Amino acid sequence: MKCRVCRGPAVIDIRRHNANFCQEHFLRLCRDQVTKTIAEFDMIKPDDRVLVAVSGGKDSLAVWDLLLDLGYHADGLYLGLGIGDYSDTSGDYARAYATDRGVRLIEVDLPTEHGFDIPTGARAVKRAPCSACGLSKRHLFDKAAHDGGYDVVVTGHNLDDEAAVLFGNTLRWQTDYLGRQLPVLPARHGFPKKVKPLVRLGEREMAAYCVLKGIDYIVEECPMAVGNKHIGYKEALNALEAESPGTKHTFYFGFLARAAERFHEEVEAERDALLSCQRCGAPTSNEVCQFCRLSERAAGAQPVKLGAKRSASPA
Ligand code: Q46
Ligand code: ZN
Ligand code: ZN
Repeated sequence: MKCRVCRGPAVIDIRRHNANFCQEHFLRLCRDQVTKTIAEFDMIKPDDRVLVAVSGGKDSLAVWDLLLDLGYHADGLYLGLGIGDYSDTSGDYARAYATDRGVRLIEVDLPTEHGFDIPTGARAVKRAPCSACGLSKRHLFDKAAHDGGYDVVVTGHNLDDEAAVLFGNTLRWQTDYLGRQLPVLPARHGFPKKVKPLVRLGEREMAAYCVLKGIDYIVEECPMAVGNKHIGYKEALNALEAESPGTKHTFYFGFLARAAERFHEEVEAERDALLSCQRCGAPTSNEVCQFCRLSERAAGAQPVKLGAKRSASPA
């Protein structure tokens, strides 16, 4: 196996590019793909203050590392979600990376600062854990970006993630979600700009990137993800990709080029109807935002022990 660029010994093959790369040229490929994505979708300006949502997993640590290497002013944001040992360990990886590189990591702890954890909150509102978690993360990212005066929030969603979410939204024709499934969401109505610079890179490449750069990350999946439909969509797409390399890329980038715009109107109408939450001031379509309703319902609820049977069905 030889590197496509220098013909030296390769460390990774990327079937959708029909090519192999040595360490140096693979790392360069990752940087080039991120640079291209940032330019193509006008994601980040050179002087922007960037806040990277860091979970301690490979994707978020890799995107933070790539942005720092590319010279961006990027701080990290770690949210403690109170998901047992998983949260403790993932926080340790995020902190270790920040200390190692000498960069700033902002931490927000949901149980300490808002009085509930994800398993308890999800049960209190009878939602699937990932649904309660997703809305909490969005709320806390937005708030941290607003409070810290950041220009843009970065997440580590990669091509596998985006293709799987698109697959799920298409199977159910969730047109409102399809209208929002873009690599860039502009700032407006009190929401910060949000971008996904890893959409040209796959999960396997991000794991290889971390290994080759010596970045330690949490390998275990979140325990609440068990039975999650998202995992099933990823497996289905992996089977298609194995038969026809490039399928995920064509599916996702074909959607962006030829279909995404058709769903914009619905999202615009929804955004124009936004109010300010009466409790916290966040933009919301109801008088009280979903996060404040979740906090209120979770307050005083019996804490859920992980491993015990949950009443809400998985997402
Ligand atoms: S952290 Fe939260 Fe994920 Fe865990 S509860 Fe679901 S959404 S799986 S990325
Ligand atoms: Zn090479
Ligand atoms: Zn609120």
